Amino acid sequence: TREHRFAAVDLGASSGRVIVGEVAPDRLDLHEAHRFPNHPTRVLGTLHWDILSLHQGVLNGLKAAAVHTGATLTSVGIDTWAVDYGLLAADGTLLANPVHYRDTRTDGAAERVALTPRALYSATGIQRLPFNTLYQLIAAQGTSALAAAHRLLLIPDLISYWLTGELGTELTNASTTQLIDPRTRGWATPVAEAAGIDLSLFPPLRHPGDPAGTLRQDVLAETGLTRALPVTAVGSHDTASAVVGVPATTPDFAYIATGTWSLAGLELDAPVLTEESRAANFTNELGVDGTVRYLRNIMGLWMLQECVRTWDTEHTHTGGTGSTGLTALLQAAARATPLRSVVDAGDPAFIAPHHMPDRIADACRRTGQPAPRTPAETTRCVLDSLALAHRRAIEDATRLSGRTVSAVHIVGGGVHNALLCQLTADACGLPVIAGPAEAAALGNVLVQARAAGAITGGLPELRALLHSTQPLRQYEPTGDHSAWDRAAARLGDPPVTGAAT
Ligand code: LFR
Repeated sequence: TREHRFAAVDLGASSGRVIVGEVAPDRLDLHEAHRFPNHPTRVLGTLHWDILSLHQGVLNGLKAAAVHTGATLTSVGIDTWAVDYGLLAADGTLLANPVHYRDTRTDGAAERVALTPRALYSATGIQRLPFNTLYQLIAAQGTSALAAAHRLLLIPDLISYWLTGELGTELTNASTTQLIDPRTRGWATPVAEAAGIDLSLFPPLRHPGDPAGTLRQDVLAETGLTRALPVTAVGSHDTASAVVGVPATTPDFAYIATGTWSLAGLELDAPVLTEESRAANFTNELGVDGTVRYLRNIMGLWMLQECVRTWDTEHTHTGGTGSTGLTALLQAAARATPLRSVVDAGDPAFIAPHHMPDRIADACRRTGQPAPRTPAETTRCVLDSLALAHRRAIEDATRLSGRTVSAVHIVGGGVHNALLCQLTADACGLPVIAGPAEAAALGNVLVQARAAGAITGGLPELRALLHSTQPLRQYEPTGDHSAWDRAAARLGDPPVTGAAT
């Protein structure tokens, strides 16, 4: 047949999934083989990923994919969130359970780097976020696990190792360590030296599309896959795969990859390493096919997820945790007063879990705005704040890169949130094209499909296939645009909290 089938393993902060993509030059169908929850676990005060349970979810998903396809898969690709890692002993044993990037062990670590923020930015182009791998490694200095470590594997590389026995460091995700030079796309050795980090912990770099081994015998036995199936390196940072999955038809587009985070920005062919860019806290993560993902991290739907979790434990929000409860909440938010109060959704103060409704209310009071009183008002505040942060990120990205934008693509889970999509169109004053929701899995599948020769072309051709096969919805800007300017002014535009001075 002309069709090839690929399994995309896509692990996110709240769930993991294994998705089968069926690809031909004019066809692209997705089938969700398996979805499983991701429950981070606090142990002795430290927040960890439950990595073995996630790995079991991957195995169960590959098994479901084998059943779905009659074991006719061509390859497997893996993408996950960024920055986190596992440490291996010389014999390959995992030395410690990976720590969650939302753990507070990195508090103050950025101040311990023997380089000025300016020097660090011009060498790496990475925005200052407390959880960058660089800061995690500084925080881990002196621990017995790091002292004993022979290898460090980023999460997708760790899963890939467990599936194949092969070691590698995929480049797009490696760029989020803050130890890669975006000009050379190789290691930033002077940064590692200044921070006392041993770069030989990282196995050799590999690039999206590179072969990454074949499934081990024990994995074949457990999953019912029958032949030595290749694993292909993809944009293993989920955001890199999601940007491949943007169905743009013109070069002048902005994207917002939504989910737990909103990652808003532009695709560039060279990094922007200026002082203005650093002050605006923009990052230059590396993308597929030599691109740069020039974007800002915005808190995203995490703020709402955490609010709902709090209300559920307090029984405040009687709608329940299910999708009907969420639908009712969003309908009530749509009726709430627009732009009554907004918060800075780029503020790292919202990274840690717990007490989200109170933290939002406090932030409103601090900026002289009414604190939201009900779940509907709080939800409206979060969505208005996200839309405003989307607009600021896109405005800043165009200004700092000298590019123009004619449309905004929203991909990822936020595509299902029609209110967020409409508010983003209104705030940006630009059409929003929403979809696909599974952009990361699609980008993962497309890079595998190209490596296997099932399709050809560069990112524009891959995106044209998405555009012609995936359901998309367009939102036109409505309302009084100046209301957004006034709301932005209440936050004291333009300082972005978290940007180092
Ligand atoms: C999104 C994401 C972001 C990254 C954050 C932490 O899932 O990968 O791009 O900044 O998670 O890893």
